[in-house]
Amino acid sequence: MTRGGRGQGAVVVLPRAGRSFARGDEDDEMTSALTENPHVLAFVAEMAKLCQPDRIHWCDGSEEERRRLTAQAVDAGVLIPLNQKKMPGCYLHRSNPNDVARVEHLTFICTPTREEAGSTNNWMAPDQAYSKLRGLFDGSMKGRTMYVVPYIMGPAGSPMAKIGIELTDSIYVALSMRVMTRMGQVALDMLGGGDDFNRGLHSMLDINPDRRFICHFPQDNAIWSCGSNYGGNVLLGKKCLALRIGSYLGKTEGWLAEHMLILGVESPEGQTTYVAAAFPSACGKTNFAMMIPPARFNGWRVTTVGDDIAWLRVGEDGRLWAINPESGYFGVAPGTSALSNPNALATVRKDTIFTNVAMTPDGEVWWEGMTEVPPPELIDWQGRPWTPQSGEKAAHPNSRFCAPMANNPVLSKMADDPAGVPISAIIFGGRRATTVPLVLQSFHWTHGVFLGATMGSETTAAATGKVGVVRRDPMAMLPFCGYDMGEYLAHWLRMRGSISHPPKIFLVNWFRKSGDGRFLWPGFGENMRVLKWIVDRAHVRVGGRETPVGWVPRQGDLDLSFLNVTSDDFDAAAHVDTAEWQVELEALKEWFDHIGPTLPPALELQRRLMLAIIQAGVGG
Ligand code: GTP
Ligand code: SPV
Ligand code: MN
Repeated sequence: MTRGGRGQGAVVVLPRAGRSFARGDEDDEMTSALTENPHVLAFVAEMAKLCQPDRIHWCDGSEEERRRLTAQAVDAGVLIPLNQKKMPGCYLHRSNPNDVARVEHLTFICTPTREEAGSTNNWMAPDQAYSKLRGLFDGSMKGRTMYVVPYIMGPAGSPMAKIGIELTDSIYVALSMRVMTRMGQVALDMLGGGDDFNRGLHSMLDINPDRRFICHFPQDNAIWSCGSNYGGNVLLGKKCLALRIGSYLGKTEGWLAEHMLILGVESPEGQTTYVAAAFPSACGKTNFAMMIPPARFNGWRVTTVGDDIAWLRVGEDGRLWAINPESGYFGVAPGTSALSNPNALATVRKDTIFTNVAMTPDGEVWWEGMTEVPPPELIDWQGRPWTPQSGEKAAHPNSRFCAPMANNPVLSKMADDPAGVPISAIIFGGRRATTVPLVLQSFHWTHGVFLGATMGSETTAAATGKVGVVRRDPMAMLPFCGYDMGEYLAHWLRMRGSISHPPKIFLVNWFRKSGDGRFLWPGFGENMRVLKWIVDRAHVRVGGRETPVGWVPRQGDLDLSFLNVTSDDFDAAAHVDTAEWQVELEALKEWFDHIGPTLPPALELQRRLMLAIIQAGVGG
């Protein structure tokens, strides 16, 4: 038996000395110098027996291990070194062109009954899913290494944190999980001898959409994913555990797992207000979380706690407290520029794994929107020579960077705090060309939940399928809720009962368009103007005007000085058009019917109340 010691990097574990690692060998023993936890060892042994890897590598999370695995990934062509002088520790990965985004139609919630998964999820019976996938995993790692990836979602030692172990045959996944989570020995140490960990199994198979399934077993705290090697499909701590399984755990344990960024807003007086915001995939969370306020906001600062996921629970003080379960950013590359998000550009200058971006002849990266004028020649995301005349995009629209949060120049000093941060405001926001104004504050918690539940957004490249179609995306959780949507909304309403100091709830829209298709609002850093109103409203120190659909800023409540927007455009962006809202509220009937009988009656009553108020001609 080969055993490595602690601090010596990774440990390669072979079957018991003198034994062949053969199929059907009933008492093969998987051991590790990293843990003696019998539950972990049994899980690894059972899955190794199924998948039959040639080797098992237990990830310890050390720097030495990162160097070694990176060198192996480079040798295997999985990672391409970028310019190490200009971008130390940075690598490029090109995924299979059939595997460039999450696949919602191949993502399943496998609960005992279809009703538990609800009308908005794909459902498969657990027995059927296990047996179908067992067939696919059978021998799938022959000739490959199985990486045992222990990880923590959340700061080590946080009462909010959860532990997972992902078994994967992808070195890209192992290296990416090291960035995105607290990975390795630290997780096994926190687990100790316990059995409370998420059991994740992933195999790339032959990266074939016909053999691609992302299956969640909430009751078993298990995830089986195969046939993909892309982001949210395979980094099992992220969308699979932190959101789908997490939301289910949140319902049973009384907390919330949400697709939300978390940021801190520091005023010139030194007061920090924490805000959580849910926007659908590729709708601005990373940008908002790292925003640099415009010059006008001298002394104001935004710091990042998280850019994608928040776990929220009620503290002893009756406030809602949030942690970011991740430790890295898997962010959208296109559109990231020195103008739109300089902090993101600074974050990805070192120790970053890029996926499906373009490469310059000098070994640097490029994507659409990075510079106004594209470089004269590039290697595109599929490895082909590219020029501006090529007529195709150089980077894939869903190309991504995977960077440690520690690189972020505006990382909040609370990002690692086991207790998290107290949330004063929750923002919901979608990508809507019409109807939804720049900002709206809810009248009360139930109305806020209604605004979140009815959020619409145009689809983006973050998932396969048609882009630009408006679909309902409640709390930006449509693809990520691990149980019935009506029950989820009921859980949100119920949470209010245990929060004595609830955050105020807002709706925003950075994406409203003019008749001729221009964005009416400049967005990005200028969103600070809206954020300041939100923070001031949360502290009850600025005015607003009541409309039939919520509170909006009065003239003068938003600081618009030195803003390069015509007053006509601003009015069009901020305006509540009751005729448009009437159409919206009527159309929502269909959405509520689709959710089905578990929709909380309070939300349908809220819809009818708003409609009745508009029809009565109140306000406007
Ligand atoms: P996921 O990682 O998929 O969850 O996405 P995200 O919500 O973090 O979105 P991100 O911040 O990466 O932004 C996605 C796209 O929206 C990028 O192309 C941005 O340039 C664009 N975007 C972000 N903020 C704004 C904004 O305020 N206005 C406009 N017009 N576009 C924006
Ligand atoms: C999203 O799609 O919301 C993402 C990227 O954050 S992925 O990790 O692929 O889900
Ligand atoms: Mn996301």
